[in-house]
Amino acid sequence: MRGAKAMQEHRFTTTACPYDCPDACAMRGRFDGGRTILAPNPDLPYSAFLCAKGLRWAERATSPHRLATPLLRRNGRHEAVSWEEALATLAGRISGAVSSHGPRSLFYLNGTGSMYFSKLLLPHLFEALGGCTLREGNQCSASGGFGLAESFGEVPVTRPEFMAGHSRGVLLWGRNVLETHTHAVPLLKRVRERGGEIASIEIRETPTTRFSDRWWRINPGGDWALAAWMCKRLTTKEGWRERATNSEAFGRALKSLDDGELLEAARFSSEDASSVLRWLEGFAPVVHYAAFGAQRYMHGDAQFRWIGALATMLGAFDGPGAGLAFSKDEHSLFPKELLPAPRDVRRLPVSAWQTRLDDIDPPVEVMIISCANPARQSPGSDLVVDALRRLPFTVCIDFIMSDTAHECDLVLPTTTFLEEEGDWLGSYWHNYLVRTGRVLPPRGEALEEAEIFTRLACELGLSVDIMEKKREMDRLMLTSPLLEQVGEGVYRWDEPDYWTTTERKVLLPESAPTMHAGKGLRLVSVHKSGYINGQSWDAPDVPDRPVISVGPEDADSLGLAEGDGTVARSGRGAELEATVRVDPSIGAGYCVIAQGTKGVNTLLDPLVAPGFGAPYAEGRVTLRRK
Ligand SMILES: Nc1nc2c(c(=O)[nH]1)N[C@H]1C(S)=C(S)[C@@H](COP(=O)(O)OP(=O)(O)OC[C@H]3O[C@@H](n4cnc5c(=O)[nH]c(N)nc54)[C@H](O)[C@@H]3O)O[C@H]1N2
Ligand SMILES: Nc1nc2c(c(=O)[nH]1)N[C@H]1C(S)=C(S)[C@@H](COP(=O)(O)OP(=O)(O)OC[C@H]3O[C@@H](n4cnc5c(=O)[nH]c(N)nc54)[C@H](O)[C@@H]3O)O[C@H]1N2
Ligand SMILES: [Mo]
Repeated sequence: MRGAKAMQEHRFTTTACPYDCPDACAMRGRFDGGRTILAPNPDLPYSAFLCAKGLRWAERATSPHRLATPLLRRNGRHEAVSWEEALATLAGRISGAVSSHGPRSLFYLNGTGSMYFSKLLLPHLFEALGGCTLREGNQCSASGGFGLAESFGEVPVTRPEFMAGHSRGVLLWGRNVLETHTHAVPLLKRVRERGGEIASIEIRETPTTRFSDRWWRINPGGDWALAAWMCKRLTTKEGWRERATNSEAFGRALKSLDDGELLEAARFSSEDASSVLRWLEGFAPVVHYAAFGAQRYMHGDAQFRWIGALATMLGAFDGPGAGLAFSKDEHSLFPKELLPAPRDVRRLPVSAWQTRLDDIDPPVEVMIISCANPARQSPGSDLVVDALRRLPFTVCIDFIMSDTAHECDLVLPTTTFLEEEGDWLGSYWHNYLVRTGRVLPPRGEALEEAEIFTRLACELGLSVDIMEKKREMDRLMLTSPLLEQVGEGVYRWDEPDYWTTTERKVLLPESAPTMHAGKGLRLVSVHKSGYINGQSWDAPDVPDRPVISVGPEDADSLGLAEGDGTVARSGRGAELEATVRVDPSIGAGYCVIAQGTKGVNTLLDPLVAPGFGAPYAEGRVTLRRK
């Protein structure tokens, strides 16, 4: 019995969830010829359980929705073609574009559909071609990361075990841990077991505010102002001046800020603001845990610079357990010598490239999209569709028919991570890495992306072998002196914690940002527990018609009631039908919708925030009854 069990266990392969999720879980996978079985992999201590959306990879891998062959648009319809024809057609388009307009006429747009290391190798094709056009910024963390780097010189790293082992308080500035970062919950419980508390500052009630010991409601985008109000009360505190390069200028900036205006921007009473400050001092040392949602504003950089200033004044450098946690580079151990460096590069902003194509020289002739679904996930997604229809030749690589694939001239079917061998995954939260193996054979004619790019290079007569580079990456990772193996395919690195290792000084913010006003309600879009980003096609409980939650005051004044149909209309005139939910926890002037389903991002404008971030929460809509 024990022997049979051991043999069965043995057939499990170490793999890891590729989603753009901080938890970056290690998994164990097995394929019995028909069914895929995925199980948790506690060799990575935070992966002792798997979430529903991670477990769904088992069905996704063998789903009938998988793309099985390349598809080429002919006379307006996608037709199945052979790989030979698909790659010959694409190579012909690429050669033509490069010889007429140079390599910058090739636009390579990548997203975060999979966070596996080998994806970073794909642009070697463009290095070999002499260059390309790439995105500037990212849709996710760019503005907050930019603000933090302005203040701290880099995006600070906070090791989860330091928080779990030393913090007495964790203040979640919107971070919706219970939906978007569930593997951090056991660590928060450890803070609580030591007598600590978890608190949230949110724009609405969420599973995370319900889990928190305390929560306060803030006006969307108002966090910087609440932080500044508290900073004003901490100026006589000892220690922070030595940490700042500009304590005098910062002090002057604080003096110039009006308390009443700060509280108005945050929509906080002075009693509530004081109670946040008392909580922070009572539960020191505190880690400030910032949400992606809190930086999706035109002043997303300032949001985090002011939270960072507050953390600094409250002693973020004074020992483990204090600090500020956001996100970090999950690829920081990727072997630098293997990073492609195309020579002639032009960049277009990730959130507005679709509006910049008309007057650029050289024009974009061929667009290649990998791991991204901009026709759903970009702000101004309707303008992405228009742009894709206008571009001379567009290619999408995916394993399902995404909204973006639908719009492209050529669709190339790729494998999922479960069908691939010898790749690596890091995390933007913890300090473990996973080396992943193959769990099941490739489906249909799907090819892994490194293979697609290698064959394409060959078709173009270039001698660049991206599969070989992937094997080289694997060898370098396996021999990295920074990694300690803790289980089969699971590695830990002793990552430096910014707050306990650096003597670097902080550049505190010296001005108040402008908060943008406008007509109608601010539309805040939020991530949901059931699916990640735009990958909602196989999620249960996604309503056919999206739900827009409004506060009771706005519901009243607009004559809207729970369950009503409504039409949301943007300033650009884009419209989306939705069902009204009246949420008593939502304040006046904004409404909330789930991100990641078709049509939501047609309501948003292609704006560019500092650091080339995408300020999704700057969208405004008017709601009328349907
Ligand atoms: N309104 C609104 N919009 C948002 C957000 C928001 O809060 N509000 N959030 C933004 C954020 S934070 C992010 S990170 C972005 C994410 O947006 P995207 O970067 O577009 O990421 P996904 O939607 O997760 O995945 C994109 C595609 O990658 C495919 N894919 C998965 N694995 C692979 C693979 O190995 N190879 C290839 N070629 N394709 C693969 C998936 O099937 C999917 O179709 O969305 C942003 N969009
Ligand atoms: N299940 C699941 N997990 C995910 C994802 C997913 O789609 N599904 N996406 C992954 C990705 S790519 C990302 S980037 C992260 C996102 O992780 P989070 O940042 O946790 O998620 P969001 O929903 O973007 O934003 C969090 C909260 O911020 C609040 N909020 C909005 N504006 C403000 C503000 O101005 N101030 C404050 N204090 N709060 C505000 C929103 O109400 C929301 O509840 O999650 C990752 N994990
Ligand atoms: Mo993200």
